[in-house]
Amino acid sequence: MTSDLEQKAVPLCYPDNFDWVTELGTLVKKTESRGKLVVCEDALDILRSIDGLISPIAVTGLARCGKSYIASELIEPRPDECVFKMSNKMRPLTTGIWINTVPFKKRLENGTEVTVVVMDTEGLCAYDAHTPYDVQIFTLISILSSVMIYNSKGTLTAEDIKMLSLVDTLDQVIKGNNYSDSRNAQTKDFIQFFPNFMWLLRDATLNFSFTEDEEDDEDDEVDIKDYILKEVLKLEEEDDKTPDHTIQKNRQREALLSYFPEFDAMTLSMPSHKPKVLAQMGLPGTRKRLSSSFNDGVDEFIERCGKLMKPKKAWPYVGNIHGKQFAELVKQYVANFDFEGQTLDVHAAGAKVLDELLFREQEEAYKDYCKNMDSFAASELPCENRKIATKHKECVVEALDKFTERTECFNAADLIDRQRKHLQDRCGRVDEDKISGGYLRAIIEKNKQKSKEYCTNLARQLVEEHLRPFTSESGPRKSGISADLNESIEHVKKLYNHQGRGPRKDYVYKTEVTEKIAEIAETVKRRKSRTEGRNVPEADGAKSEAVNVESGEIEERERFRKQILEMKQNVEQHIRRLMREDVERQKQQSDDDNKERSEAIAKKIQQLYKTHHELAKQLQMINTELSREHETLIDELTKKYQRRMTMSEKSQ
Ligand SMILES: Nc1nc2c(ncn2[C@@H]2O[C@H](COP(=O)(O)OP(=O)(O)O)[C@@H](O)[C@H]2O)c(=O)[nH]1
Ligand SMILES: [Mg+2]
Repeated sequence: MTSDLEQKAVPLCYPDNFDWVTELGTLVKKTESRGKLVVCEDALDILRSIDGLISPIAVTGLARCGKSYIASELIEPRPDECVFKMSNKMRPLTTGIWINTVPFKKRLENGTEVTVVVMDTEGLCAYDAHTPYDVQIFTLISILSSVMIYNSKGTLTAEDIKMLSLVDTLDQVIKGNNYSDSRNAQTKDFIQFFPNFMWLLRDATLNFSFTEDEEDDEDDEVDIKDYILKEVLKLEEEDDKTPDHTIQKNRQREALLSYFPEFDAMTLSMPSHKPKVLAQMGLPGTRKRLSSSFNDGVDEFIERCGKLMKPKKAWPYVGNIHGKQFAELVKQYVANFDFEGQTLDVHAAGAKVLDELLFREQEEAYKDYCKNMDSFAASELPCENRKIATKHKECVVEALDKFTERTECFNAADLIDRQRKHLQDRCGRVDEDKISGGYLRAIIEKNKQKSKEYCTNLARQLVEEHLRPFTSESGPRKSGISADLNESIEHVKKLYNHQGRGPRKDYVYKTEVTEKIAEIAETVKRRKSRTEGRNVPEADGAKSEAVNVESGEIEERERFRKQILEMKQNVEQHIRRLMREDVERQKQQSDDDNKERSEAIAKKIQQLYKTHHELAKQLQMINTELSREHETLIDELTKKYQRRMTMSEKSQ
C-alpha cells in the first residue's frame, strides 16, 4: 500500500480481469471481458487485524446515485473528503466491493463494542435484467453486512424498484441450513443472519401522498417508511385470474419485507441546485457549500444507521464473529460462489471456515507447546523423566488455555472440544499409565538417548581417570587418585551417582562401570597374585552395585507411573472445566441471539401488522419456531456435554 494516509480504501473483491497493484493503490484493467470476483489480500489483512466483533455496513443501489459519497459519510471520524472514489459524468468508478482502510470502533446502543467496516459497492445494473455480477455482489453484501443501505434517487414507484427482484433471487442463490424449497424455511434462515435494511432515497423532492388519502388529510408530511410499506410494498390481491407478473411482484415484495430483520427508510433532499457544487461534492472542504437540510439529513441518517447496527453473525453457527473469522468467510464466500449455477452454499462455506480456523488455533497452541518443551529440553536434557512430566503438565495446560482463550469467539462448543482433545493427544497421549504418543513421547525418547550418551561418556571418563591407572604396572600415580582400588571404586560410584543423569543412568552403570570394575579388579588381582604369589580378595564394589542400582530404577519407574496417572487426572479435570465454560458460554450466546432475534422480529411484526397482516402472522409463526429450535439446541448441547463428561470420568 502506498501509505495509510493516501490509501483510504481498498477493494475487498474485484473482477479478475483487473489486477490490484498494492504499490499504486489502484485496480489495473488487464482485459475487457469481465471475469468472476476475486478477493484482495490487502483488504483481508485489514479485516484479520480486527480483534473484536465486527459490524460491516454496505451501500448498494443503482450507479451514480451518490453511494460512494454517503458510504464515506458513515466513516468515523467523519472524513473531510470522500474516502471512496466517486463517479464523474457517466462513468461509474467503483468496481467490485471496497472497504475503508481504517475500520473504527463504535459502541452500540446496547453497550456492545463493535468495529465498523464500511463497504462501498459497484452500482447495480440499470436495466431490468440483473447481470450475474449484480447477483453475486448483491448476494455477498446480503450475507456479509449487518446493515444494508439501499440507495436510490428521485421518484419512488413500484416500477422503479429494480432491486426487489434481486432480493427475490436470494432464496435461489443462497443455500442455507434448510435446503428445502419452502419460502418459510428460507425466511427462517435469512432472518437470523441477514442485515438490517435501510432504504435511502436521495434528491427526494416529491411530496408523498397516499392513494387513499385518509392519512394525509391535513397535508401532513408523510413518513417515507410508512409510504414504502403502504404504497410501494403493498401486496396486490391475488385470485385465480391474477397475472403471473403480479404474483411475482408480490413474492418480491414479501421477500424484501421478511428476509431483513429490521426495516427503516429515509429521504435526503437535494444537496445543492448548483451543478458545479454537486460535481465537487466529496472534495475537501465542500460540505459547507451543501444545503443545511441535506447536511442535517445526513446527520440523521448516520444516527439511524447506528441504531440498525449489530454484530455480524455467520452461518451456520449462531453467535457473533470476529475480524479473523469474517476475513475467512469473505474468502470462502467469494471463492465458493458458483458463477455458472449462480448459487452459494453458505452452510458449507461457514462450516469450512470454522473447521479451518479452529484447526489453525489448535496448531498455534501445539506449536507453542512444542517450542516450550524444546527450550526446556535444550537446557535440561538429560534429566529425570519426572521432571519432563512436570514440565509437560505445565506446558499442556498453558496450550489448552491459550487455545481456549483464542477460540472463545467461536460458538461451537463440541467442535472446540474435538480440537482440544486433538491438541491434548498431539502434546502427549497417555494410555493407562503409559505415555503412548504425542510430542511428549518424542521428548521422553530423546531424553533416553541423551541420558545414554551422557552417562556413557561420564562412566568412561570416570573409569579412565580413576580405575584405569590400576591396570598399569606402576599403579595410580596421578595426584588425587587413591592408591586403594576399593576406595577408588567407591569414589567413582559416588561421582557417578552424583553426576549421572536421566533414565539410562542405571543401565549405563551396569554396562559401562560394573563390567569395567570387574575387569579391572580381575587384572589387578592377577597382577598382584603374580607379584605377591598369594590370593588377593576381590574388590567389593564390583557386583553388589548392580543390585542397588536396579532397585533404585524400579522405585523411580513406580514414582514416574504414579505421576503420569496423577497428571492425566489433572489435565482431564482441567479440560472438563474448560469444556463446561465453553458450553455455558455457548448457551449464553444462543440465549442472547434468540432474545435479540425475537425482539427484532416482534418489532417487525408490529410494523407490518396494519399493512401486511398475513405476512406478520407468518413471521410470528417463524419466530415461535426459531425459539423452539433454540430450546432444542440448548437441550442437545447439554446432553452432548453430559455424555462427554461421563466418558471423561470413566476413562480415569
Ligand atoms: N444530485 C445529487 N448528486 C449527488 C448526491 N450525492 C453525490 N452526488 C453526486 O453524484 C455523482 C456520483 O456520486 P457517487 O457517490 O460517486 O455515486 P455512485 O456511483 O452511486 O457511487 C457525483 O458527482 C456526486 O458529486 C446527491 O445526494 N444528489
Ligand atoms: Mg461509487
